[in-house]
Amino acid sequence: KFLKQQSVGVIGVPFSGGQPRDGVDQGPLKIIEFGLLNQLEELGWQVNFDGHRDYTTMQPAVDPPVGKLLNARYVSAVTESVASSVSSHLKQGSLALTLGGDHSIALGTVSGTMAIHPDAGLIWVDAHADINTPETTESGNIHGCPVSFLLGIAGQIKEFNWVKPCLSPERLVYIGLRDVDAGEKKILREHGIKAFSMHEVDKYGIAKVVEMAIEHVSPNRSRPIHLSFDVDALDPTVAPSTGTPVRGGLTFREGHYICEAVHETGCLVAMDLMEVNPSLEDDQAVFQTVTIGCSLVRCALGETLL
Ligand code: 4U7
Ligand code: MN
Ligand code: MN
Ligand code: MN
Repeated sequence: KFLKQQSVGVIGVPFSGGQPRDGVDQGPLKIIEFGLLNQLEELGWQVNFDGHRDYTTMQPAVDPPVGKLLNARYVSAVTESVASSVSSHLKQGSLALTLGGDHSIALGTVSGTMAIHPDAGLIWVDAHADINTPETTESGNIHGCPVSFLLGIAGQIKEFNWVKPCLSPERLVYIGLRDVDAGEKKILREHGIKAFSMHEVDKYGIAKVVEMAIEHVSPNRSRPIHLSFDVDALDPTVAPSTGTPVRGGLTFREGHYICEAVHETGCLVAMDLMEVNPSLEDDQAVFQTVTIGCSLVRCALGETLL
């Protein structure tokens, strides 16, 4: 509906500067090694892969904390570049698929989407709300903050000059939350942001939750959808290799159901798959996490069970 052709631009972002653990930068490499690009071609997509870009050259020699924010200049430079990659694929009428990397990258992907589709809705699937502001963050890790920047509630930070507030609270919905900081809960409440935590998933079931979430951000499927999927939304028993696992997450099928239902809307224009860290846990865990990452993307891009 919002794409010109069945083509997908794939952007690999081997970046870990939004959080302290090494290895999440190897996510894109592993996911592509696993054969995702061929799998998407088999689904009928024309795949344009930018190649694994090297963002390390953007790392400033010195990057002292900006208030509490760590690696602010580095995160800002990388995400600005990611935003323009996403925009250029969308401008050509392709879907933009970004492979992370840590979730600070979504500051770039969502900005890139909103530059081309200013009314797009954002579905954020995560154990965490990632809506800390530079004031509320306790860790200083920017992967816990991208949503506040996108909403324009982060205040002016000169290192992030390029970021335009591009998201409004009513075009945002969460699924899977279960580890939300006190300051974040306050923000969610004050801005009336729709959120389906694991409590609501238990209460209503995933089908109802996803239906309500989609209707919220794209009423009658009228708006393009950006799906930002943090693998830690899944239970650590199904996706163990991630930096901030939290017990009590989505099952294998619940994760896939979200992606299938979003595909069925015909509104998906951009997807992020974030926080796969192939250096955490054993080989079997890494295999499991990378495998599920690929199958989530395939489902969002139209793979069906029958
Ligand atoms: B992820 C946290 F304090 N809220 O801000 C923070 F619990 O992209 C975690 O969802 C953020 O994995 C997790 O550091 C970011 C913490
Ligand atoms: Mn996240
Ligand atoms: Mn998370
Ligand atoms: Mn994480």
